Amino acid sequence: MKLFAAPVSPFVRKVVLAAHELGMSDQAEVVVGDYNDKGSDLFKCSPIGKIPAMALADGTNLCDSQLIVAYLDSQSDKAALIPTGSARWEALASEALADGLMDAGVDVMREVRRPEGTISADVEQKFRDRIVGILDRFEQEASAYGDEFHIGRIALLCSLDYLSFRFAEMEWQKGRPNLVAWHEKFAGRASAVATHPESWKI
Ligand SMILES: N[C@@H](CCC(=O)N[C@@H](CS)C(=O)NCC(=O)O)C(=O)O
Repeated sequence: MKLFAAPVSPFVRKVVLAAHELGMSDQAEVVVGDYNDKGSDLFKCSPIGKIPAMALADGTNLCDSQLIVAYLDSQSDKAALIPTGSARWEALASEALADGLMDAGVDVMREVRRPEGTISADVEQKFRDRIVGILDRFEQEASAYGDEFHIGRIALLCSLDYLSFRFAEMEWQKGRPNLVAWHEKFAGRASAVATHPESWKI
């Protein structure tokens, strides 16, 4: 299988970190996905043109991080990252919320990178406010988090590290002791260290 990726993308990191947890990190060929070139191999795999995307050997194309993680999870004989039973919906809800954090961060980056004079302060602020709202929700919930490291927690870790990497000045840690404590507990995990935005290279 081939994974279309790019360094720093929090969605890509979620997939790669999940592959590490599942003992499958050496099973995918990781290549750079060029989302600015409609003629690139990425677009042959996924006309959405976003990374991550994964091309399977049987010709199936998977074009979203949630879908790719679900596929990897189904292929591994290790402990599942997507729980079954009642824990399932909390895990998936947490993943969706963390993906919202990633999306909002990517949206801010897209806005501030627009040509001078076309950047909208209102649009930028809207996405920055969204980041704050999602962080506050996680802060409320984090004190109840246990030791499990399912897909909801993996996505949360990737989204927080992405914020630290891109928006250090935002200081997501400020006023959020539960989230800081939770992050400290998992940031040193082998899969997290191996895929950290400052260390992972493709
Ligand atoms: N919902 C998608 C989001 C992926 C996404 O937004 N990827 C960004 C990079 S972090 C991207 O490919 N952007 C290129 C573009 O929008 O042209 C997923 O979970 O995989």
